[in-house]
Amino acid sequence: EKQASPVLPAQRLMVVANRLPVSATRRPDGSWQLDLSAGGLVSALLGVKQNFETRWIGWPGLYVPDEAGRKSLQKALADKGCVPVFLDENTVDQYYNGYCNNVLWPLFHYIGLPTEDRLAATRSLQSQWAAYKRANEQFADTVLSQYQEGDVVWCHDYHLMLLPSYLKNHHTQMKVGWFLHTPFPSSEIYRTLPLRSEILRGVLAADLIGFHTYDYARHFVSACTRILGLEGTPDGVEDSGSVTRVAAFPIGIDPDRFTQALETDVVKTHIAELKARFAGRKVMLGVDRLDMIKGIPQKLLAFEKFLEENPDWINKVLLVQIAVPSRTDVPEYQKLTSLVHEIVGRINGRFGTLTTVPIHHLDRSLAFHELCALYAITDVALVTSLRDGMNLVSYEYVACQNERKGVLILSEFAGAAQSLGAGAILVNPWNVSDVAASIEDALTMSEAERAERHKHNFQHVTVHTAQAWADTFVSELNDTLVEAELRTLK
Ligand code: ADQ
Repeated sequence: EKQASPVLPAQRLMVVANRLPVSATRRPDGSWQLDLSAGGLVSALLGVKQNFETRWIGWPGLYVPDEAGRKSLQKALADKGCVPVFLDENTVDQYYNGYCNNVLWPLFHYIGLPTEDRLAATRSLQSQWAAYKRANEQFADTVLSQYQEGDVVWCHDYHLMLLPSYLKNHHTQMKVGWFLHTPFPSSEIYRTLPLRSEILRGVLAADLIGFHTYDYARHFVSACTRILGLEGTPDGVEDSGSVTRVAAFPIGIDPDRFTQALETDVVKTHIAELKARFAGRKVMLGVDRLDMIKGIPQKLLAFEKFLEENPDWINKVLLVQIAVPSRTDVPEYQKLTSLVHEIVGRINGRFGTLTTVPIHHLDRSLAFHELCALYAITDVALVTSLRDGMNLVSYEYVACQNERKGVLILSEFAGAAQSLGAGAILVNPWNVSDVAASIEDALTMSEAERAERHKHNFQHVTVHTAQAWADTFVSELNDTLVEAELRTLK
């Protein structure tokens, strides 16, 4: 009789990030509505080639004050492979808004806060740091409550820099990886962080540490050598004879999701509407979270300069700027919203007519089909980040431009400049005249040159996908021998 081949149980992968990939809303009857966000990380992990069963651990993004509510949400999330970490309101304020978004985020993006804000952050440092530790401990407790021997744990981003050490304190044999989605700054910037050593030690406990670019990895190794006095090696950082591997793993997108969407009726209808609406004019596009790192005011000033210097283009070109509000509790973000509105108002007042304005500014998120249609019909994309870990908008634009072969103007301070640099026009976003000149070059570029540049970028985006990124990271982490395994080999 033929024997069925044994089916090996899937190895478990725990993905730990500040936010879960679902958003939860409570219905009036107390039950939960869960919407899975089709974010980059979700589709990236679908592409991991090995046989993994993925479990997500993170904050569900809302406070659930009652025990019964927490229990029912936990149960609903379990069906989606998600395990919630319930943080209280004070912890979220001090850890997420405070330490993560007002201290680490600006520092990692080389953004100097105004003196008074910096001093305020210094004064609240102790309570924010206590909350950061508390939150990281809560994440660790949740991971530990789920952990089974053989599981692989992948921690994400600047919110969870102490987590690798908390996990390893409990299980030295646990395979722990950590990936940073933002830049890691020059060690000369990083060393101004008051609790710099604790944070480095927290991350160094991991078995594999990943960054988007080789530069960020190098900055991290320099911080470890200069601040902690450790040895940098070609593979990473050496501490008391053992090496923690540090490497670059550039992220990508799921290009098929975009190219397939362009074939759907809903996107095609939208494309036709937008084309009719903007007929006779060139259209430039900006899509950003409303964040100081994205350089939105600088982009607007560059467009103003372009119109000033090229009056023939007035009424012949428009900029569609989509700016999704984010972190609206942080005062710096509220100030940025007002500033952007003020500049848009001024430029539209200056160059608009009774029937048209040069900037169409939207303060909201777009549905996926709307976003795809905009990516497809625009002639130029303007990505002017002052710093950006990678910038996926530039990748998404390229994925949607096979027909039009639009031009990508890209900041040299985005990680994407290292991958799409040969096809894009690279700019220094602080130099408004430089960006204005690039806008002119992009609008007047020959079709042959556009096609050539697009070909280069499209090739990159379709090969270096999110799936390949996740697969490479997880495989490498899985192949890393943890200290306990190394000891048995000796
Ligand atoms: P973000 O700073 O959020 O990510 P980015 O990489 O550009 O920046 O990703 C933004 C995502 O949000 C894109 O997928 C885009 O489509 C979507 N989006 C933006 N505006 C939108 C809108 N109005 N409506 C709908 N969707 C919108 C962080 C780092 C980046 C790094 C990523 C991934 O700051 O540098 O590339 O993580 O590691």
